[in-house]
Amino acid sequence: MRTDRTFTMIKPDAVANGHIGAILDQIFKSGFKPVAFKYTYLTPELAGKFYEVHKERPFYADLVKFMSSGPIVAAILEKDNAVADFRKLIGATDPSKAEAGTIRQLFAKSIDANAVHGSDSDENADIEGSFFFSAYERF
Ligand code: YYY
Ligand code: MG
Repeated sequence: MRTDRTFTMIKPDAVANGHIGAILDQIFKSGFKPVAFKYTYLTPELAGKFYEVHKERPFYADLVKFMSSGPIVAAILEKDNAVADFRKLIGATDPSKAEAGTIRQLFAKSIDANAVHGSDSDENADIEGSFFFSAYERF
């Protein structure tokens, strides 16, 4: 299992608030290189499938609704130790608890609309990247 890739989404709130450029700038300046990019949409069905691991959680229905409420940017990123370094760059799930200077602290307003997704393991990075991109696109 490779350890140099992660998967991210810039979520509907950050896209709607005009933060794509600033967020990508911070990601690239932190040493992540783009592998694959897509400006796209999740239907409720796709959002439900992407977050299936959370389907028993109380926030699942709202999460699916939010993630399918507008366009997103999906991307595979490359860097040594990608998953852990990216989680550090985005900060805690709840932006009010995220460290100063992290993407969620800077660009997110609430725990449910928290600006960005970051994979939580090398295995999930691979699964999530494959959810959005063909084998050719993530060569
Ligand atoms: O990996 P991360 O995004 O930081 O958090 P998860 O625990 O995987 O939850 C996924 C997603 O669900 C989170 O980014 C926002 C939403 N969520 C929520 O709305 N309310 C919670 N109490 C926990 C998570
Ligand atoms: Mg997660």
